Amino acid sequence: MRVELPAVIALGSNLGDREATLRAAVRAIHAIPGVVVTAASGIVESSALKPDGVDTSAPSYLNAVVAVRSAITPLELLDALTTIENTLGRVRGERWGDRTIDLDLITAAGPHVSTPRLTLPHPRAWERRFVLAPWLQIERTARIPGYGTVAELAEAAVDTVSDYPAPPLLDALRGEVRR
Ligand code: A4P
Ligand code: MG
Repeated sequence: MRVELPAVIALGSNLGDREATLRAAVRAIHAIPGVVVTAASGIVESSALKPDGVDTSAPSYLNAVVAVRSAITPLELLDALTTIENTLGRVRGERWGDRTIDLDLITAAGPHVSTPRLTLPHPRAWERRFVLAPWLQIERTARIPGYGTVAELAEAAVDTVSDYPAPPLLDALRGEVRR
C-alpha cells in the first residue's frame, strides 16, 4: 500500500506564453508517477519581485497554486519539479531572474525539512501574496507551520496581485484524471 501525503506547489511564469506554460506544468505535475493533483487555484498576476524590490520594468508574473497528494518523498518531488522546469524551457541565470516557469514546493509531508537542496515550508511563501492568495482559494483553512494561517498571512502581505481571467487550470487535466 502506498502512503499518499498532501503537498502544495506554487507555479510562476513571466516569460513566453505564461498561461499555456502554467497549464502544461499542471498537466506535467499530474503525470508524475505517484502524484495526483487534487485542486488548482485560479491564476493571479503581479509585478516581478526582484532581490532589490518590485521591478515594474520586468515582465509581470502569472502565479497559481496546486494541491497534490504525493506517494513520493519531498526530495523526489522536488527533483520531478526541476525536470518539469527544464522541459518547459527554464534557464537559470540571475537569482529571481525572469523565467518561463518556476515550481516551488511550499509544504509537504511533515512540518519541517532543512537540507541544502530543500527547505520546507518554503522560506518566503509566508510573505508573498502571489502564493498566499491563490492558495487560499483552494484551502481556506491552510496553515504554514511556524508562520500562521494562510488567511492571516495573505491579509498581512504587502505585495499586490490581481485576478487573471482564464478557464480553470484543472481543465488541463480533462480526460487525464487517473482516479
Ligand atoms: N530550494 C530549497 N527549498 C526549495 C523549495 N521548497 N522549493 C532550492 C523549491 N526549491 C527549493 O531555486 C533555487 C534553489 O532553491 C534550488 O536549487 C532548490 O534546490 P531555483 O528555482 O533554481 O531559483 P530561484 O527560483 O530563482 O530561487 P529562489 O530563491 O528559490 O526564488 P523564489 O523564492 O522561488 O522566488 N515575483 C512574482 N511576482 N512572482 C513570482 O513567482 N518568483 C520569484 C522566485 C521571484 N519573484 C517573483 C516570483
Ligand atoms: Mg524556485
